[in-house]
Amino acid sequence: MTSVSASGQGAEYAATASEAYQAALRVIETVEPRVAEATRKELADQRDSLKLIASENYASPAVLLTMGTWFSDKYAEGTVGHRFYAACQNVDTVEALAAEHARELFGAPYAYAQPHSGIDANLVAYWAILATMVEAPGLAEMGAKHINDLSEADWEKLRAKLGNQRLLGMSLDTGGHLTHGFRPNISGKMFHQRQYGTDPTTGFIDYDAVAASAREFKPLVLVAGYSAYPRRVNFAKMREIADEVGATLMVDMAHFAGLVAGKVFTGDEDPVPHAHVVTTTTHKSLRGPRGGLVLATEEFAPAVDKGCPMVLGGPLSHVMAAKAVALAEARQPEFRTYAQAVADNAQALADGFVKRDAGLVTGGTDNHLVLLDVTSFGLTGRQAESALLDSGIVTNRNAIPADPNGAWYTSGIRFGSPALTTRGFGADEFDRVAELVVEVLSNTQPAAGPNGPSKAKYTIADGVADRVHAAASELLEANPLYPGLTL
Ligand code: DSN
Repeated sequence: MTSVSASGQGAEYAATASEAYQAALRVIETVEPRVAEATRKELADQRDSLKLIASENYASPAVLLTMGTWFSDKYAEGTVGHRFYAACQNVDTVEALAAEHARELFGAPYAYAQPHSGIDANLVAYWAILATMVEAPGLAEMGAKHINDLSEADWEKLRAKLGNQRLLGMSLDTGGHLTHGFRPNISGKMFHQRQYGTDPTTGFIDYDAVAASAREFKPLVLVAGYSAYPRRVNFAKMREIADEVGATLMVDMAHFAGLVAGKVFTGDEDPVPHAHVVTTTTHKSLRGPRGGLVLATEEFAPAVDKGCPMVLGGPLSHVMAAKAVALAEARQPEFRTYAQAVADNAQALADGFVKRDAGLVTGGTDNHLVLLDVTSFGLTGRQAESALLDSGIVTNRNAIPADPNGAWYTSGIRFGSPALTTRGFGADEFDRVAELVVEVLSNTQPAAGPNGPSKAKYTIADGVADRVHAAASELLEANPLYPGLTL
């Protein structure tokens, strides 16, 4: 297929980026050569492995270079035009640009570019929902205009109200995220939580079951979104459920933001028109710098805008600048081609597994990720992940619904198509990837540890890891990472 790589922008772009990186590494070498060496090695390692981690990607040189500037040195707590520090005029420019690109790209009334990560974005969103939905009557009762006007005694009363709120989110083992109310996470501690799962037979979300749980539990927040659910979500239905019980719908689209941006998910599958608040990271399928973003309706915007200082410290201005660059890239028509290829390639990978009789959670995919049940190979996720890594295939182990091996050893391997699609892989290459994965796993056996059966130890039949690594290298050389970038 035609390369849709972020780095496939022509020879001049690549030559200029090469000069920039070579010069930067020479500068770093003068101070700590081991860091320069590790940086070169990281590129070499990424170039020579099949990166299938569903939450990773390769940002463009323009995005990466934007992060290495003096914006890193600037404090800018506050919001655009309203900072607690002087001389923030240039930070204002880049933050406003990032927010403008995000609003235009996603069709959102309001965007907040400051969160440093997805967890930060979710905490900002939770705070904004609590402050908007609980603060108003609380403040009126207390005779205050703004949350900052509250006395310590009033805070005590408000804490009692805030601390008695309910959140309904997707469980970790069925594909939700830690921050969606998982009990050991702060979201499961600050809220009374209940989790919804998937249908045990199909693996799909059962909207009637979510609605029944919401009617009984009456949450303040209904969280939709996932990090390991290989299917699309009907956000219109989720909003109906939220409306019926008076809940706020928050969607965490960190994993699939690129598919929303690239208009693969539209209508009921686009969370932005349906949710009150949408959070995301910017570095996964969206292919930007490592960071977070919050989109909101006008109603929630004022509270989200107080993310710093209520929840966040000083914004990472260099990363906000890079978000602006990445979001500008995502507004180009080529990004839609990329996003469609991400979905098509995940489909090809899933088909490649199914035709080789490997068990998939839900039997397939219609987004960017595939969840392989490795119990069909007699392995734990930990054993499978390690054997694949030995063979040049980088994945991550992941729990499957009702996982008998728990969240550490797991019984699944999660695969994602965003990174290799950026390198230019198409359906044929993803089918070959499925073949290589199956070759490794069907030649891997669990091994005993010193005290009996082990969930971590394994052996691979002689020669398989080297043979697969060589085959992977062939695919990688045909689809180079950052073509033309000489380092
Ligand atoms: N670490 C991210 C992922 O891999 O999905 C979620 O936090």
